[in-house]
Amino acid sequence: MGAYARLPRMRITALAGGVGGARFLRGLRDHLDADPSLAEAELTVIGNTGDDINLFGLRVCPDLDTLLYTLGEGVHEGQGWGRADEGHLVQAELAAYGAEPQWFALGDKDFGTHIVRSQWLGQGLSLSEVTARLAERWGLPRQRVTLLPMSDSPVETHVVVEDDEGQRAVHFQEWWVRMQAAVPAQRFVAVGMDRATAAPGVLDAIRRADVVLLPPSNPVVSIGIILGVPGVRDALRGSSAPVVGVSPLIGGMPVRGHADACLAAIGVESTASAVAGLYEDFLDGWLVSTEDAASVRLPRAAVHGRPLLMSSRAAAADIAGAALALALELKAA
Ligand code: FO1
Repeated sequence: MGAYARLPRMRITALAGGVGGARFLRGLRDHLDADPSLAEAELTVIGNTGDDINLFGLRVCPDLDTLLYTLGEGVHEGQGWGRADEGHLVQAELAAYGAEPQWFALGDKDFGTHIVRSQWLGQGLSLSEVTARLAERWGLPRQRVTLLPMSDSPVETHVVVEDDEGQRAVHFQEWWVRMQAAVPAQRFVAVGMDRATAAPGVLDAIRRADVVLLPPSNPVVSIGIILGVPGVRDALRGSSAPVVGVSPLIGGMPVRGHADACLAAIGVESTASAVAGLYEDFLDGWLVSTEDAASVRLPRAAVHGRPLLMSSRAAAADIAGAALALALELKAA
């Protein structure tokens, strides 16, 4: 064991988006559980809320829900989002009434989350307080995992597109799900970010961390949005903890989702080096896929190549373990 074996209650903080981030963090949890010297570690996850959307009078928080369901062992494994063993009776009734939109699949059990979140928000609870209650049901405190929304004030990523309907902004989810990112995004606008502040505990979680990890989440619309919350980037820059990220690209391509379309929209090439460039003012370590390692040279951050496909839960644990090991190696250096 390295020098860190005596870090009794190591504090790990991670910024995360949806499916890739959630799978990585479940892998991290599995890795910590498997190593007695790390079992006391505490994990704080700062979740992206830019994907949030109002549907049928309900507040839907896709990335927070994906993190809750995945860490809580209730996620639809094949999709990576939504609940396992789902029904769609409610959605069929909504369709029968001609309620819009029908392009965003909401399952019956998933509706339970949106209804109770909307009820609590309507009673005046903050998104942080609501998320803590939801996390309680999913057993996150028992795993020593704390899930914080990046902000308690609403931030929504909208996408400026131009097609036969002319130039307009659509909600991120419409671009991501209905359009499948097939219409080029001219730019992303984080609506509400100008009035947003970091949620309680978010900046502290970065400042007090022994290690900060960036899972292979979308660098533009997940990690990038969290970095836009006032104070977050400065806290990362000022952090004495090593910040280690995991490339979301393998051979220049995203494993799933549309990270390449997002990068193109901001004029960044789809390479592990270019993505690291988005984090270069605070990144200390960068885990890249074996095939990309030879072509990645970073001015400051240490680069480590290994297989990065989270093809199984065990593979995700190995990758998370490698990211943590790189961070602890940098910490000991
Ligand atoms: N993704 C899809 O591709 N199609 C869907 O119909 C869909 C529904 C959905 C419902 C709840 C939820 O929490 C996530 C959902 N997602 C769906 C995934 C979601 O669009 C993405 O996971 C994130 O917002 C992007 O990271």
